[in-house]
Amino acid sequence: MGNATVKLFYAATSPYVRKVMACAIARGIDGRIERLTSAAADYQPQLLSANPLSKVPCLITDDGLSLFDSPVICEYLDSVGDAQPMFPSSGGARWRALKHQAMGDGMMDACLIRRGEVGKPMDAGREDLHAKQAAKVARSLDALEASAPHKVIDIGSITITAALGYLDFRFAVEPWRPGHPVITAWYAEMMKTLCLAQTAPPPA
Ligand SMILES: N[C@@H](CCC(=O)N[C@@H](CS)C(=O)NCC(=O)O)C(=O)O
Repeated sequence: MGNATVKLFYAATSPYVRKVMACAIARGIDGRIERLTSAAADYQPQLLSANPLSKVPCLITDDGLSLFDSPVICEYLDSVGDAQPMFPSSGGARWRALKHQAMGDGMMDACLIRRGEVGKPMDAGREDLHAKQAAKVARSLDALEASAPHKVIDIGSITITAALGYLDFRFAVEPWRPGHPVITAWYAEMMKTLCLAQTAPPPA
């Protein structure tokens, strides 16, 4: 990407977009990202031709290559500039970070599935779907409580913070903090870092 600008299909409320922006801020390259928002008339056709899955985030590099999804984009950003990478290069730190990225992404996926059901009639099948997705999040919270991620900013801690922030944003009626003092304190600490404070979701 050199010093050129890349384009990012962007949504302020997407926790996956938040991951990308937090990585960019942490690495000091956020100023080189031009955000494309759905306010632009040609946003949707452009997004469809860049990402057949029609999801954000999607990044267009200065070579015109379209990249998705958030793990791929975040890894791409690590290849730009000289700052400390968000993906540790090897050893236990790498596997912990990748695992926490997968866990956080999975928590957000479960939340998004439930969000997609909002407003639909709550029959037995849908109740089961909500319960199964909610249980994935509940078990993940318990696993994090038993073994919290470290407080270093990397792709793992960024993704878990994005997932917890999304719970506050979209599922405030199902508070996650009770029974999870360790992860509550960890989250508060992480939210003091610039890249996560600056990308906090809008008020619920
Ligand atoms: N695994 C993808 C998930 C992206 C995703 O689901 N984005 C949502 C917004 S939060 C989206 O664009 N949904 C539109 C759709 O599924 O059609 C990633 O990590 O980037």
